[in-house]
Amino acid sequence: MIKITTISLLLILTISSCTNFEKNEKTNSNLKLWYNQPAKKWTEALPIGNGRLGAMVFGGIKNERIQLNEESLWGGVQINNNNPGASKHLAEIQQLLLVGESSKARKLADKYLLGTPPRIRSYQTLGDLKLVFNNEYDSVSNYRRELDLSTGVTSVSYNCGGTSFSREMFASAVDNVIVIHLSSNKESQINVTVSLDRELDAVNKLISINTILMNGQIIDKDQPERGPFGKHMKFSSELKVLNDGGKLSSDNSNLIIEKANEVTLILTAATDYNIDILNFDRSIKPTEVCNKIIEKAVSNSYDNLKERHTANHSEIFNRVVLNLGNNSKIDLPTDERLDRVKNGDEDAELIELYFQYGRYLLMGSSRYPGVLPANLQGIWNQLIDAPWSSDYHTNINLQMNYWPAEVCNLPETVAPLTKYFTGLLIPGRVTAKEMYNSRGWTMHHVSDPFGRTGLMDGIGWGTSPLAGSWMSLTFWRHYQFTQDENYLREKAYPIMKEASQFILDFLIDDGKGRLVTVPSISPENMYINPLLKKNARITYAATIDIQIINELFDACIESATILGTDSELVSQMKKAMKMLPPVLIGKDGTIREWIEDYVEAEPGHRHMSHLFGLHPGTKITNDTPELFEAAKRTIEKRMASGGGHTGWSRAWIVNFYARLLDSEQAYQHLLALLRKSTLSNLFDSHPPFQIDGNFGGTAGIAEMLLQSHNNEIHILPAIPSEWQDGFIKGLKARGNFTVDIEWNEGELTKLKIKSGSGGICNIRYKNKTIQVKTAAGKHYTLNSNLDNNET
Ligand code: FUC
Repeated sequence: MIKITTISLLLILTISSCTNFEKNEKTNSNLKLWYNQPAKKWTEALPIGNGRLGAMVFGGIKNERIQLNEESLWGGVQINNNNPGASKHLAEIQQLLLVGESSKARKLADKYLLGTPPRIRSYQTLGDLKLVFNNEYDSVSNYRRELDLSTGVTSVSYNCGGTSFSREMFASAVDNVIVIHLSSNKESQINVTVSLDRELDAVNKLISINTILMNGQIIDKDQPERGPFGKHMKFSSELKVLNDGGKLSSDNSNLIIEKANEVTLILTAATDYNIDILNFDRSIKPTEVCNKIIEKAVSNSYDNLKERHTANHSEIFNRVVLNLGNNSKIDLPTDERLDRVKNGDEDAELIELYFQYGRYLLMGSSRYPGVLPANLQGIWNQLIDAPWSSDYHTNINLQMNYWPAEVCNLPETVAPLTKYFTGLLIPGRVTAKEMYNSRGWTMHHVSDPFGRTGLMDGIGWGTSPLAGSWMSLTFWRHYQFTQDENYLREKAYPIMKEASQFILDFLIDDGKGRLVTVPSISPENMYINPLLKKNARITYAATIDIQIINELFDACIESATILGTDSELVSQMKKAMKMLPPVLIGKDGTIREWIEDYVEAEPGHRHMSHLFGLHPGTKITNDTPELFEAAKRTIEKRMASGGGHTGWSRAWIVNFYARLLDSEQAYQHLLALLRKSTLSNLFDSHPPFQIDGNFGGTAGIAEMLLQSHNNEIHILPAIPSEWQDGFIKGLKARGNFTVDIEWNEGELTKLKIKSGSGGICNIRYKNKTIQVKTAAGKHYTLNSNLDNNET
């Protein structure tokens, strides 16, 4: 039983005066990934990013490869890929599914629902910046490469022939460029040849004595299943080389620097993509865009560029500080520490680093000056045709990318996602109308920057017309955390409202008085159809759909109330909710994945969509004890059958166990994420590399320390015994509260809450809950008994 007490604001505190909060919060050394050797493979290289430009730095001694990305460099073009036969055949497909004829329905759906064309094109690499150092390399010593998460600077240093060389690189959001600085401790030692290289569709030329310009246009191949071929996205990259001392010359389009004291390279890139029309726009001249950015950047000294970058990066990054104890392993290189963990060791500080790395990666792949959200690889991709096209997958992956955004105090990373989805309403409305004869907007499980919203990748994978509704909840969450009513009115609610209108029109009566979604899948799992004794994916009213609708309608109703609008829509939603099928528990005590108690064809499947209500949804909690228990059994069954084998799937399990308040299981799965699904540069491995697991893992760690989905701020809800002493500063909770927590011997010792917007704050620690009436801008300090003091 939880005891609720409303307490006065000025209780006397008995807290020790010198706590961990005030102590030195560790040096930056635990915010560094570092290695004793250059990267041999791309997944050993270190990422930098400013939300728009990304790079993977290998740190080679003689040959440095810096693989480059620009967020909008995608193959493809805007097209309507809605199957023209959809609305005519929808009713027939629906009726077949309602009577269990999934094979017949599937045949029709393949013909009349699947998008035309059914696949998208890929996010592409921009190419490589290559540095070839023309020194003698007989005796290299003291090599080190590192990435400092708190400054966003990656560096390489080594001694060679009696000289110390160093290289620093960063992607500046303030100046919109990638900067590389080469220096040594002696004069006239830098000898380097610089080139830009792209395997396809680009040419390089020197446009001045020290400037290389790459110009290109993607020529999409003749692959009819992916869309029209031909000359599509235009792009440019400009690189200016500034040498201090020595000689600068050229050879074709390469720049040769000899005997310089220092060299600064400044690079940018641009395409003619226009987010406002979700297409390329020939009025944008990428070369001119690059030119303007470079001319502005070069008016700064290197030190100035670095200072501006570091100040901007650190202001955002340093909002959250995590300390899970000290284990003195920070003197070992990151790959060795990871190997030790893979061999059974535990390393709390590596978990800290992994947590902060997720925050770093989200900043690097989703913020201004970028306009597009973090894709399956964030912003980092070395291929012309990436795994799963490095696309926007919306049946778990894109959602997971943004799980850490709010709680980990990075609300600005949601801006590109909001912008993109605001644009997606336009093609999404066409898909709602043309495929489902519905109002509002919809999409399916995949999209690209051109806003494809038809059904893709096959009926079995792609039949997720509620994917957009799930995505809409990300914007509601942004409001819940920030309490930004203007954002709710202008951005979130329009997306949520039209997603709800789509659902209202899409729902049909199943003949038994229930409103159901048809067609539907439980991504991407198969059930055994009892009528046909065959595996099938499409059906009606998969559990996740019902859970999404309940979550979205509740959010919409609350929003409409806050905004004082749409009373008619609110009553329609209320009425519809009463007619939805309930979420049921199956014979084996698990949550039913489908509306019938079907047998799963693959009981260890990586998706666990029927647990949406537990996480990221908010409806399965301690307050629904039967479903809570069933949720536990659902994961146990998945695990017993080999579940969690992809990085993102494992990360989701960490979040599930945190929500189930099972600290030890959450911790074990976090270890498994590091042991089985983490590469030596700490990228998540699906396999291959896919970034969602990084973001899901970071969110999971936050979820173990703080939860705020159930109308209360739950402190240390799933803290494992392995994290005996520690603190976290700067996490956010719904209601716009900033929370600092400190604990010793596994017990809360001090809690500080800053109220950003005022309002009631229910605070729970273990079985005690108190209610504090807060005022905006005030701080509340509480001790282990939740006794409270306002300052
Ligand atoms: C979903 C997952 C796959 C992969 C792909 C990008 O389809 O089922 O495992 O993550 O997205």
